Amino acid sequence: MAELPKVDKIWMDGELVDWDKAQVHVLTHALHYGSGVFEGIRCYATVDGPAVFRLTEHMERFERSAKMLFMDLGYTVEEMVEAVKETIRVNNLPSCYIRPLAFRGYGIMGLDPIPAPVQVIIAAWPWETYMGEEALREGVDVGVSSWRQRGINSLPPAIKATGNYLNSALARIEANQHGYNEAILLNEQGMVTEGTGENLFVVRDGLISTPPVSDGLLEGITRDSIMQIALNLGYDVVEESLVRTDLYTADEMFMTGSAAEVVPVRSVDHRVIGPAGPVTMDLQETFFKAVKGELPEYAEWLERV
Ligand code: PPE
Repeated sequence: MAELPKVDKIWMDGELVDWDKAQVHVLTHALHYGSGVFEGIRCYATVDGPAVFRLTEHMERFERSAKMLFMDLGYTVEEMVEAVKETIRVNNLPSCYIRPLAFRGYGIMGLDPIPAPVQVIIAAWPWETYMGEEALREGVDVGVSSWRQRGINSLPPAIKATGNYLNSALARIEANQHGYNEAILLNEQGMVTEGTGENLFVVRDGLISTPPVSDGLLEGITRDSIMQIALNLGYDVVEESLVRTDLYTADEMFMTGSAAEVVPVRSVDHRVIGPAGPVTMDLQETFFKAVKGELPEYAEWLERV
């Protein structure tokens, strides 16, 4: 993964502070207990200047994640939308990845986080592709993890919480050590859920399927965008539970996420699926045109900076 590119300012608790000064105390609650929620958003260069993809929906999900953990963000969705735009403008970024984070700050220790203050930051930096240009064309090799997805009643996958990503990290480390680009997590019942930072789709006999949120996964905004694009292109799309062998027998498979975008899967556990199939490429091409403002029917997804 590429090194973090540094820009000028980070929005921190309502102020634009220098990148190097956006710091916290070592006794910050979230460092000890994973008590944070975050978002990952992309801003694309369009003919009308930078535009953030489905920004309001991302900030609404941010607010929902916070609510589930009793975190009062202290800013409305509208205020945070404006703060994201301000952060992009002040750093002069034509396109970027945006990382809003809310976390329990310094002041108390112990497992009840409620008395700890909540801090909110918004950072943005240039992040071209997550898995590389080649991955977008040729696809990635993935493996089903020996680690399981967290249950919906333990660390709910529907909450985009920082602590949840320890599970993703275990799976990603294992996948990389096994020579895969990404892991697929099954839940404790054996149903397919998602990747460590992406949702997942399979295509078989022309039908596009993706697991339902109730199987334990993040309700991805890219996932939703792809489902809408697929329907508009005339494909049949269903949310249905998938098992491991559904991956092996797929005609096509791809993963979606704000960072990853739309990435074809070339193989699963060494069973070859790819090269990227026609449905995947059709969806990917339409997605990239939509985010760059080339398709008027998706203009409402773009929020100008
Ligand atoms: N599942 C998980 C577990 C997940 O982290 C993401 C986003 C998704 C699905 C897709 O959601 P959406 O971005 O709304 O389509 N992962 C974020 C963080 C990735 C990272 O490596 O960091 C992201 O894509 O920004």
